[in-house]
Amino acid sequence: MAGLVGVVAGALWAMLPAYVPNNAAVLAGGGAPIDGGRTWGGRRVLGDGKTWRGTAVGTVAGVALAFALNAATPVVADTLGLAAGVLPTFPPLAALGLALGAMLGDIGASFLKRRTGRERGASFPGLDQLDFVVGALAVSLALAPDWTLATFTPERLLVVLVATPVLHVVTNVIAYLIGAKNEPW
Ligand code: CTP
Ligand code: K
Ligand code: MG
Repeated sequence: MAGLVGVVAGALWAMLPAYVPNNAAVLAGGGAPIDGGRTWGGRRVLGDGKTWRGTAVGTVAGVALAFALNAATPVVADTLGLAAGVLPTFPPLAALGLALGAMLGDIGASFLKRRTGRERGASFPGLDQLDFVVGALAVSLALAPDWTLATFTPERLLVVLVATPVLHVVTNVIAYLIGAKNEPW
């Protein structure tokens, strides 16, 4: 089972640039909504919860984190006693794909929420916890296909799909408790 720690560490490390954008957007949110207030079928296309500023700040935060992780990799791997290569490094296009993709996945989820009659802030269990994972992996695959396929091995993918919903719930409950978020999801 010695490899398990490495698989989990590598999987979570690889997803960190996709985990941070949505939280950064919560802190940076406000300003003009992406849909410009437009409606479709009597409901907002996306709603006031998806703004240009939140999306831009979230994306930049995710990319910046990826570059910071690249710089920190040797020290962290050494400290945790992990072999070289256990923690992936992020080429620029992979960093952009994960960060922007996470934001786009979340935006896509809001689009689906509005189409299914859910108001801003309503929960959509399942979608809420995995929208940004699907978005991040899809855009990363589009922008950096070789890196994405080599990095997200079946083992790491399994860890991501199991651990992400748990991390997402914990993070959002904390954000709610400290008053950064209006709802605990
Ligand atoms: N946010 C933003 N831009 C984004 C994503 C989030 O500005 N692209 C900010 C908004 O202030 C938003 C907050 O982060 O209200 C919380 O994000 P989220 O829970 O995704 O949005 P909701 O307001 O719940 O709206 P929705 O129902 O559309 O998810
Ligand atoms: K959301
Ligand atoms: Mg919400």
